Amino acid sequence: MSTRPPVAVVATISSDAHTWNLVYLQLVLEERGWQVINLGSCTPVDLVVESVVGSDADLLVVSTVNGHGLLEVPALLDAVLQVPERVRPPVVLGGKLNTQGEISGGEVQRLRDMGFADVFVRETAVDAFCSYLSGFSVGSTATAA
Ligand code: B12
Repeated sequence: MSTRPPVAVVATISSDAHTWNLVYLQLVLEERGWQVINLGSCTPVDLVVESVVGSDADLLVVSTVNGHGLLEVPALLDAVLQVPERVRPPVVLGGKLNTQGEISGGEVQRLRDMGFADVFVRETAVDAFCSYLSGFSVGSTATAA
């Protein structure tokens, strides 16, 4: 029986031209044994949905740093939530989500309530994401603790 490594799709919102955040996350995931499909900057929503379904992804990682995240991630999440649950991976979000760079705890909770499995912000984001990956089991819906 062959087993494949877990697959993550790394994407951003369609307005976001920053790339090194995506490369950084790709390396974090690959170091932990994940296979990564990095969709690059200014990711169209349709491409995110197609990639998630077409790759049978285990996790969708959304990163955005240009300050438009809070405005644009709801539409991206809505599109992903149209994917049938049995083939839909958990979606996590992180980065600099508004123009101030930091969002409040209340806004983080609102994003979780919207359907993000977890939201990683501020200077602890990468450590918290690594802990999330350590606790991740493929096929689970891995929601926030
Ligand atoms: C390089 C850069 C650019 C380049 C990008 C080139 C490229 N190919 O990537 C260019 C010149 C194109 C650019 C443009 C703009 N930029 Co710019 N850019 C930067 C800069 C200087 C560095 C970004 C970078 O590469 N960092 C390295 C990566 C590895 O770090 P990172 O992106 O911060 O990601 C880290 C964390 O945020 C976190 N993280 C990010 N996402 C996620 C997701 C998850 C799940 C997790 C766990 C963690 C995580 O992990 C990473 C490692 O620690 C930053 C300022 C800075 N010093 O950070 C501004 C910055 C991101 N830019 C900014 C802005 C405003 C813009 C513009 C709107 C400017 C303008 N008026 O035109 C445009 C937007 C263009 C667009 N359409 O998106 C702001 C964003 C404001 C905010 N959100 O607080 C910043 C913060 C500058 C500032 N202080 O104002 N930019």
